[in-house]
Amino acid sequence: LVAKRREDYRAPEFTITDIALDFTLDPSATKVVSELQVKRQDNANAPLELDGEHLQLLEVAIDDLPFGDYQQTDSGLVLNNVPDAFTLRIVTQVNPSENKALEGLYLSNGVYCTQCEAEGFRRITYYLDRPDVLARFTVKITGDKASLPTMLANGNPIEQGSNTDGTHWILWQDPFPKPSYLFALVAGSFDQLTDTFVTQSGKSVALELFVDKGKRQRGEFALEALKRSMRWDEEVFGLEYDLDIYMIVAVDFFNMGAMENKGLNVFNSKFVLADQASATDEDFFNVESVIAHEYFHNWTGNRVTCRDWFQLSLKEGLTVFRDQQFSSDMSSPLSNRIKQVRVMREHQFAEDASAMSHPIRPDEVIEMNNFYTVTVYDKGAEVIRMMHTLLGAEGFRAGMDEYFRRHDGQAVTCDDFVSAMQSATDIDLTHFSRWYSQSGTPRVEVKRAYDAASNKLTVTLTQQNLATADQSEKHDLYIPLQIEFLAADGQHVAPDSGMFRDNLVILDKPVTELTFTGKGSNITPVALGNFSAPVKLTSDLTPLEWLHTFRFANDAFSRWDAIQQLYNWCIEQYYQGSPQQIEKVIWQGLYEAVEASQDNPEILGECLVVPSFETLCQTRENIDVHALNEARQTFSHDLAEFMSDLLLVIYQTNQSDSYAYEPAQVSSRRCKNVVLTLLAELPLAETLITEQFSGSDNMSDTLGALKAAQQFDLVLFNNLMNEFEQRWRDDPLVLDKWFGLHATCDRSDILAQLTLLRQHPQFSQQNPNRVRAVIGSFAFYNTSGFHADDGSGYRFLTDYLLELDKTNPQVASRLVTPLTQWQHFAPSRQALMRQQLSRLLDDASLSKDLYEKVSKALA
Ligand code: HT7
Ligand code: ZN
Repeated sequence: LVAKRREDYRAPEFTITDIALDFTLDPSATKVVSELQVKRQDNANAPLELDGEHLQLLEVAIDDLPFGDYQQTDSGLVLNNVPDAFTLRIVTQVNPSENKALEGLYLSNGVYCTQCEAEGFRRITYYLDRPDVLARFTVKITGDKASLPTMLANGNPIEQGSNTDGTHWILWQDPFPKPSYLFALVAGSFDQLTDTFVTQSGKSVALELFVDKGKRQRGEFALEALKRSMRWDEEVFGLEYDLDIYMIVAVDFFNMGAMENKGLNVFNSKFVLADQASATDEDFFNVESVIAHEYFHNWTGNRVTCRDWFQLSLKEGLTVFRDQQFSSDMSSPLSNRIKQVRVMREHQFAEDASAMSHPIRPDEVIEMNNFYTVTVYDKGAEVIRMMHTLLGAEGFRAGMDEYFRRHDGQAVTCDDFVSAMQSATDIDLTHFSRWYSQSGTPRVEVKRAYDAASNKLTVTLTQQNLATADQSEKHDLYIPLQIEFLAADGQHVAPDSGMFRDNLVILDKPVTELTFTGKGSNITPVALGNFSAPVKLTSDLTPLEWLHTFRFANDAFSRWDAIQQLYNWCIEQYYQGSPQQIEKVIWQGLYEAVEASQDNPEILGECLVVPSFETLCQTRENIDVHALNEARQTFSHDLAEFMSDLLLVIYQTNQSDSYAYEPAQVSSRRCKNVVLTLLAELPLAETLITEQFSGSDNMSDTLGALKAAQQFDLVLFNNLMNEFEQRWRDDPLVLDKWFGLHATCDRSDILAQLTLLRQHPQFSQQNPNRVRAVIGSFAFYNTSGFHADDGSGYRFLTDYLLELDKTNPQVASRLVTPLTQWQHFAPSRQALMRQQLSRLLDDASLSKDLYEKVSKALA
């Protein structure tokens, strides 16, 4: 298997200006007639090489004459001696019901659905399946009228009719030229929600949302979220919707979250369906942000798309940043920022430290599906955010306007984006743009030295970029570091010079120094405000200075982070076997910090979350998994015990009356449930848990009680879980929460439990949501079970992946991630993990997807 390299990009030899597709839907033999207008782009005599996989070829004709001068290869069709401009007709047949990989055209639960990004269109017909070939699509669909009353494709419906054989047909036309990855077709029987949106310029857009029969009411929130997204993009970026109709379809079988196909988004039903009874606050949040994300792609992705897949972050990093800004405007900026940082610290830092480390714009790819990563998406968004910081909101907007002015209707690169940003603002981004090519998480160290003779304090900020699995040579980056300085009395002080802007210093070389003359030695630097750069920070702050930071820093994120750093330090004392190092004054300081925040459930709720095991791993090497896990657990217990009276008060004061999904209630509910999880360390929690479970009128509180019960005691947990199962047994989407809780339970017979879950009537290996709920939850979040000392957790996952890879390699490849991240652990554990990776690699029929990740992890 050979990797494709970014530097090998060549413009296409041919382009396709128009494509007319004609589908005759049949579960096992769908016929696809494709008529392409093909044009040679250069003068050479090159053959036309079309991509195609898993296709049965029935016919080829050029300009209406049968054509035979072609070869079929493993990866496509090569047509020799073709004219410079011609009509190419290709007829293929595919088998949607046998398509369990859920790429291309598939049939699940009676719904025909397509997924073409990144390279799925080639499983529908032979084509130039690359994002820099943009064509106008016309799509005719013929299908059974009774079972497929709804038949959708991109753009506008322009004609429809019925046939005498019980079928009907519809013709769709998309006026905007687009790459094949944005093509979509859906056919099935749905409940429909409709609405209209009037754009800034007065155009009326029909909004249509299609959901499973009987789930209409659960789609209402998504439709409202769509309207909020449309308004926000007009207000903040001046971007209006461009077609007459915007459709969203929710399907149950889907490999990822959602897909931004032009005018016809396809969504995993998990990110559409939400109501008070069945969805948590987090679910509501996710629905709104994914709806927004896909909508925002209409400009950042569809109107301006990627030249090649190495540029994926061009659309994904930018669109994630846009959806983050939107969510922040819709709810609470602080908890949003904390949520984003948790993803970075738990998952992206882990990826950077693993064999899969890659820059946000990768250089080498074997299977593109493997690069829809937290690095490309979330670190990509952090890179855009840094530009936003450097340029300011107005400069950033000017850069975006320039980007669309230059590139609307084009397929472009990340360099094109940076160049537009730069020329709109005259800020030199040359050094900054290294963030696109360099992988790894930079370390920034903050150190102080005081010279009494001159009464001068020097704060030294050092950046260090260590080699990663994919890159041995590193350069200094251009790091915007938000920073503030506190004197002993909590007042702010400023350095003698050297700031880029108030509270912002640029680290563009290995060492940057800031000095304070005549201000004494007692100054606390508060660095990385608002997580201004995706770096790992270390500093010489003492535990008491973290508490000082919490009390006096202006930046709310820094205040939260100070408590997290302090927790990390405390857990380290337990891990080292000397918790007595944590003096009474520190426990007391934590108590006071919590006490002082009682009227702010938002910050309180966030501050009472102890760093996850995964986060703790990112700042440690040679980890003894069980000792660290236990250290975390014991610290949580002692913390809960030390402030139990206070926690009880907080729990009681954060009870809201009737449920509403609105920011103040969400913060208060979260605070209450975080407190309940902490209290679950103590015997007194039993009544609270059972009462909350039985009195709950919403899924957030129900799930909060179940999570606390899981922590509290197995008997209680099992009782409540049984009740929950009875209530939701016919609703697999809700039951996924139940599957997830069982799979993350800390119990010695966990593998037997997983086997039972796999036999549950609602479990299906063919449904990615179920697989993620059971197997994914176990592998990613069941620390004790997955990392069992005898290696049985690793073996279980491997056995499962060997099976799953045969039907759905894309999902299998995502689930292997925890096994590939062995780098932080002690050598004996690394050996156990690598042993299972070797078993995977020994499988001769391993997919490209798994091969790429496993072979790198073993290199
Ligand atoms: N652009 C989409 C990425 C995607 C995808 C979605 C569903 C199934 C398979 C997929 N492969 C790639 C999703 C997004 O970022 O909006
Ligand atoms: Zn996206």
